[in-house]
Amino acid sequence: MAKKVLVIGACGQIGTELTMRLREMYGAEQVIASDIREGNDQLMQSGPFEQLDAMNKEQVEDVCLHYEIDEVFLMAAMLSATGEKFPKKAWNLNMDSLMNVLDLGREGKVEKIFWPSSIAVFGPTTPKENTPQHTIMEPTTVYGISKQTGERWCEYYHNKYGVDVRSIRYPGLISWKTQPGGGTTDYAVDIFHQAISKGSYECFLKPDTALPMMYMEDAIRATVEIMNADPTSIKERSSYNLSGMSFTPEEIAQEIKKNLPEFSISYRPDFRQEIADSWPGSIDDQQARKDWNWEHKYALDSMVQEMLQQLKTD
Ligand code: AKB
Repeated sequence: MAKKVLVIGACGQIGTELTMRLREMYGAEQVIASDIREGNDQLMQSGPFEQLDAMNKEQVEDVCLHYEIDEVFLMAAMLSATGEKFPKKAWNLNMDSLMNVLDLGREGKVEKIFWPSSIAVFGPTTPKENTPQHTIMEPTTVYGISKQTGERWCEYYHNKYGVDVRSIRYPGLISWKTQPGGGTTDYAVDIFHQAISKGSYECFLKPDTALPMMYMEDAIRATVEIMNADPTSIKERSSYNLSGMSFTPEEIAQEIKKNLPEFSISYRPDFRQEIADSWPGSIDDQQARKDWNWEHKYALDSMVQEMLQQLKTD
């Protein structure tokens, strides 16, 4: 029998595309989208939707039991920039939602869990280039602290209770279909929309701020691949480093200019600069490549080409 999947936070940047991909793979009725708010028409009309608050264990449990859910993808979270404005809210949402789902795993009510971590688990004392899988982690944002704590809980629930939880440390994600919300890497999506609509962009990071990034297509494929990998191949039950590309605002602007010669960029760094400065510039993901055969497809040039093409015809 085909598996039943619940996506919590299905209306967000990753959740929307992940839900659509899972519906293509497993059948629309097998994939239950859920969120605290409604999503875009395509998501709402393509399969079942349940309104729920990820922080409410009873609601999450009811939906899991009602639909006989096998796998949960918990994508609800408050990201780095918004998290700095609402630290307690970010902590509560990011931690409570995870503990609710981990407990459902421990109680045997769901079989497998995906939970996203982030490059935000790293901090200013982490080696900046080719950041290893295991290294110093002293995050300075509340989002990073919640993701690092979450990683420890995932590993703990796996080791103590045998919960099959799998996780990836996502870099900044770039997509033409959905907009990010409240992150530090959001500029790398916004720049395309502004380049097309206005021909210029004012960036909230300095020109030479290198950050790890990934095209959404690669990120969704990684998420599906890690969830479908043999459990014995998943050696990291905290979270896996994952790398696609790494670039600065200046480099992506140059790449956009190759396609839109009139495009111009200016810089006005704000509070997000400090967050970006605390994160790595590039990530070593050898372990994911070795354990579950991860391979990225998109580099800066192919990603820029596709983003501009898709947004121009949209
Ligand atoms: C953010 O910028 O907060 C996120 C992330 C890197 O996890 N995109």
